[in-house]
Order: sequence, then structure tokens, then C-alpha cells
Amino acid sequence: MAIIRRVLGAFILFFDWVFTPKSLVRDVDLQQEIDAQTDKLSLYQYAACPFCVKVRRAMKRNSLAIRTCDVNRSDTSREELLSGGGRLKVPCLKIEEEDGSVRWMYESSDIIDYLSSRFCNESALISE
Ligand SMILES: N[C@@H](CCC(=O)N[C@@H](CS)C(=O)NCC(=O)O)C(=O)O
Repeated sequence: MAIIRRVLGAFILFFDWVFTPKSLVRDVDLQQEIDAQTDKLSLYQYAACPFCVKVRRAMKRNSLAIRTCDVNRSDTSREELLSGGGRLKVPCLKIEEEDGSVRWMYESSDIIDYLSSRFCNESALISE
């Protein structure tokens, strides 16, 4: 089972690499404003998870520089996700709100919808 998962993971990463989406180009000032906001976001994920790839591709397509935390490679990230979000499930978006509160959002489609409504008002978020 572990071998099948590894082979599938390798395929997913290979196709993601071959078909890397092009990034949206924004006006410099708008991009800087968005970068400042995405600095308050972190995506807990791991490389070969297909749902994480889906979110990362939407991020790439829409030039959202969100830090990624790999829960398979980092014990600290895994513990942060478990204690903060409550479940060891990926992808999960950590959202630091302006009032200092923190939200943990699971479900790839919900994450993409959230990013779309928050950062891509000028045009629909370009997902797959
Ligand atoms: N419906 C979820 C599926 C996410 C999912 O199944 N993630 C797997 C990794 S690929 C996971 O973390 N499984 C652990 C669990 O469900 O507790 C989504 O779209 O985000």
C-alpha cells in the first residue's frame, strides 16, 4: 500500500511539474498589497497530496505567495496543525485575522473559494 501511494505521489508531482500553471501578473502595487495580506496565511500540506496540489496550483495561478508548512517533513508543523486545527488532515489554511484571532480552514474547495473571494475580486480565481 505504501509503495502504491509513493508511486501515485510521484506521478502527481511529475504531472504537476510538467503542467505547472502560469502565474497571473498584477500591477506591482496591487501585488505588494496582496503579498502583505498573504503573509498572514499558511498552508499546512504535504507535497504529493492531490488536494494540496489542487490548492497550490490555484495559488500559483493567482500569484498568491502563501507560506507552506509540510506536515510530513516537519514535526513542528504537524503539532501546530493538530493543536491549532484539531485534526491531522491536509490541506488546511491557517488564517491570522487582523484582530489577532486565528482560523483553521480545512477542505481544498473551501480554501480555494476563500482565496477567490478575498484576493481575486477583479476576476474569478483561476482554478482547474
Ligand atoms: N475533502 C478533502 C480531502 C482531504 C484529504 O483526504 N486529505 C488527506 C491527504 S490526501 C488527509 O489528510 N487524510 C487524513 C484524514 O482525513 O484524516 C479536501 O478536499 O481537502
